[in-house]
This record gives sequence, structure tokens and C-alpha cells, in this order.
Amino acid sequence: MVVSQENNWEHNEVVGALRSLEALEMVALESKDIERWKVSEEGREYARNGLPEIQVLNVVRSTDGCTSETLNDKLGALAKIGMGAAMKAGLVRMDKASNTIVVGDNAKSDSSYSLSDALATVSSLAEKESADVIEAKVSKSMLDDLKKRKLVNKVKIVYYIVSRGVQFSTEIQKSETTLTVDMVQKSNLWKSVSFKKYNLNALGADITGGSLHPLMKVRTEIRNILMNMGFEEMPTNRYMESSFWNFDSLFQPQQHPARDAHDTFFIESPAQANEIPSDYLERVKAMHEVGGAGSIGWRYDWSEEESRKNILRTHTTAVSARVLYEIGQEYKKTGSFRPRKCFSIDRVFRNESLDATHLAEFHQVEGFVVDYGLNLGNLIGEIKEFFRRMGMEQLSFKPAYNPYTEPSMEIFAFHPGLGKRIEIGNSGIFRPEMLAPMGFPENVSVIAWGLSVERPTMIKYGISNIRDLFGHKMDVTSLKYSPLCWFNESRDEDMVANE
Ligand code: FB9
Repeated sequence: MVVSQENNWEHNEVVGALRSLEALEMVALESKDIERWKVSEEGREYARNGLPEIQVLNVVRSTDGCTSETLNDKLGALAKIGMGAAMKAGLVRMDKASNTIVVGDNAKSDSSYSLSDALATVSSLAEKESADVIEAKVSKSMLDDLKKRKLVNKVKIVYYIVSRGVQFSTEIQKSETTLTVDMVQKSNLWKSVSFKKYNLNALGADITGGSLHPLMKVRTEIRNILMNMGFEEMPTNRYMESSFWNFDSLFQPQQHPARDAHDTFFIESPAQANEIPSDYLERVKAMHEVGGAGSIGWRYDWSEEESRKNILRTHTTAVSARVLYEIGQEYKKTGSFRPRKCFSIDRVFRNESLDATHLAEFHQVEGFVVDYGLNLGNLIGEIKEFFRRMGMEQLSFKPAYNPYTEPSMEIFAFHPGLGKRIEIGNSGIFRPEMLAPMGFPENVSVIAWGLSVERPTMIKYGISNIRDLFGHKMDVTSLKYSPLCWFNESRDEDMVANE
């Protein structure tokens, strides 16, 4: 501290240099700390020119019929600060008869203003005496008043007693950091140079590089849960899809509101899909127009042109439709098929109004089981097991409507962390009007359910605004510190059970 003052050096720079010399063992440092009172810039101004209330008193004393305007003219901004303090201290008062400011009862010409004395004492001693010396001369109440008005404050100053180190020298001999071949074989320098000691306390360099997005951590956890339940992943590498696979193959009528532009993104180019199996297209057309497999259909003139319109897929059920069509074809060819449990997790796009929890896209999870004679009980069982592994128990089911499933159910669960029941997904049994054109017989059924990745991620990571999770405004650096995602401590048991 003294060194930095005497040489007008920055205290922290002096400390840095001392630390470097200590590392070279050229100096030894004994750390000390001391409490001091420091006077603020405002405090120093008042110590020079008088506290605002004293300046107000002086103006009032020297002005007959002093008014607020007089004070403002003479003291500017100080008038307001000073007037309040001067009134409070009884140095001045308002004379109602003349409506002017006059000298108060506490302003006796021979008495000094104790707060001014206190400020003067602190200002004269602060730079050279420790806090306890000042506190012996100035009362606590005065110091508290000055501190409250931010004119002084108490600080702890760390300083060092510096003495010569074992390697003291008036020159800094550059310590080598690397032992080279030359030093050993050619010049024998290794005998005379000094080597820098390893600083084993030094922190390692921050490891840069990428880090996984919370959505991807949750997607991986959900993928592992489904694979441990025997589900195989479907190919989802098709953001652009035809309306045919996204809607028509699911028996969703062409007049359905979800199919128009305010809910769906239509592709301008290429606008039309070409590769739709023609025989399958005809069977889908017939199912919409006149029905079949016990259904009376939707009874409207189905448009092939409408079905060929390219869109951004609105759900990964379009992926399920393509996979189920291939399985149905297997049945048509061989008269049997291998029952399967399939899932998909990928981005879907909806032309919806944005808000704190909805963007125009989200990651959908969908699982289905195709087998002979599946029923609602099987569906509820799969859903309960899946969400149990996500740490959700106490599920409940509410009848709902989907264009391509009947019956359909919304899924709810009590979330222990949130302490309330929340919606966790949707589900249903694919309609026969969807399965028959694919080639499935009546005794084959498909149970399915869906959820998003965003909602569990936002709950898991405590994120309330989806823009903090996904999109150009999210704080990417926060990714480095987001923890791994485990939904259910009993996951290890599940892993062992399924191995
Ligand atoms: O994910 C949703 N909620 C959810 C899921 C998991 C979860 O985990 C807990 C922390 C551990 C917490 C919450 N939902 C579905 C419910 C709501 O968030 C809902 O408001 C938003 N939904 C999306 C659709 O919004 C337009 C979530 C998304 C969703 C909804 C339905 C399906 C898929 C995704 C479906 C389906 C389906 C139905 C029948 C057959 C096949 C697929």
C-alpha cells in the first residue's frame, strides 16, 4: 500500500507484481489486512465546501427574506439536498408569516455542527489512520449518518509485509520452463539456469469445445427408455412431406382445419409430391370418398392434387404412416407380419401463433405397437410403463378426439416437482380406415401415443420461456453447465432388468 502510494502506482498492480516475485521466491509476503474509513468524492467536496445543510444555513443567514427560489439560484441541486437536512437538523425553519426561510433554533452562531466536525475529522485522518483510531475520535452515530449519506464507508485493505526471498536478487533471472536437448548435450546450460517450479495449484485451461443441448440430452434419455422397452427407431429424415402421407393416409379429411395454411406450412417449391404408390393412393381415395372395412368414409370428392401438396410435416405420425404402410405391404405379400414396437423423435412444424411456451416447431415423440388384437388396456399399459420410466406416476386418462385414432385419450399425471397435475401427452388406437388401405386385416390393431421433448426439458431444467431453450436468442454458454438428464432414479434397475 505504501509502495503504491509513494510511487503513485495502482495498488492492485503492485500486488500482482509481488505475487509474481513470490512465485520466483525472490520475495516473501506476509499478508495482513486492515480496516480503514474512506471518504467518497462527494464527502471530499462537502469537507471542502461544507455540508449542503450548512451551505443552506449560510445562504439563509446572509439573505433577508430568503425563499426556495433564492436557495435554488445560489446552490442549484444542493438546495434540495441541503434544505431537507437543514430542516431536519433544525438549522433553518419556514416562517409562515413571511413565507420565507429563516435561521432555526439549533443554529446558534457559536456552536459548531457536529456532523461537519465528524466529516472533517474523518477526512483529515482517513488516509493515514486505521479505522479504530478514527472510531475513537468520531461517535458511531455520526459515522452511521455519514455512511448512510454515502459520504464515507469502511473498507478492508489487504496489504503485504515484503521481505527478501530465498532467491532474492536485484535482477530477475528468466527461469527456463523447458529442458532442451541443447541445454543437456551441447551447452551444459542445464547446470547453471534456474527452472520455473511447477505451480501444481494452477487451474487447468478451460476446456472449450461443444456441449450437448438440453433438448438432445432429454431426447437421448427418452430414446434409451423406448429402446429399453423394446421399441425400434423409425427413419425421420424427412422434414418436407406430402399432404398425402401427413394427412390423407391417416384418414384425415381434406376439409380438416389443421390442413389449411394458418396451421400448416406449405412448400412453394417443390410444391407437388410425385412418388405416391398409385394403387395405395386409389385405396385411400376410395376410403375417404365411399369408406370400406365397415366405415362409410367421409363422403366427399377427394382431390389427388390436394394430397400431392408438399408441406413441412406437422407430426411424426406421418413417419408412422410410412412405416406401417411397409408393414401392411409385408402382410399383403406374405399373409403374415412380424409384430413391432416402433418410435420416432424429431422436429415437426406448425404454423401457430408463438408464445412463451410455443414456437412454430417442436420435437415430437411418437411410439406405436402393431400386433394382433391389441386393445385400450394394452395402450394404457405401454403409456404407464413409459412415463414411469420418466418419473411420472399417478397417470389419468381423459377421452379426447384425434382425426386418425378412435378411441383417443389425453394423458395427465401428477408432477411431484411442480406439485400439480399436468398434461403429458395424447394417445389412441389408429382407425381401421387408416389401416385397411395399408393392407392390414381387421384383427391387426395399432396402439400409439405421443408427447413433446420441449415440455419435459423445460420442466426438467426449470426453463419457463421456450426462447431460453431453443432459437437464436438462447444463451448457448449456459449449455456447458446444464446437468445430465436422468428422469427416474430407478432407471438403473430398469437397465439391469432389461439386460
Ligand atoms: O409433451 C407434453 N407434455 C409433457 C410430456 C412429458 C413431461 O414429462 C415430465 C417432466 C417429466 C411433461 C409434460 N404434451 C404434449 C402436453 C402439453 O405440453 C401440450 O400443451 C403440448 N403438446 C404438444 C402439441 O402441441 C401442439 C405436447 C405435444 C404433443 C401433443 C400430442 C402428441 C404429440 C406431442 C401426440 C400424439 C399422438 C396421438 C395419438 C397417436 C399418435 C400420436
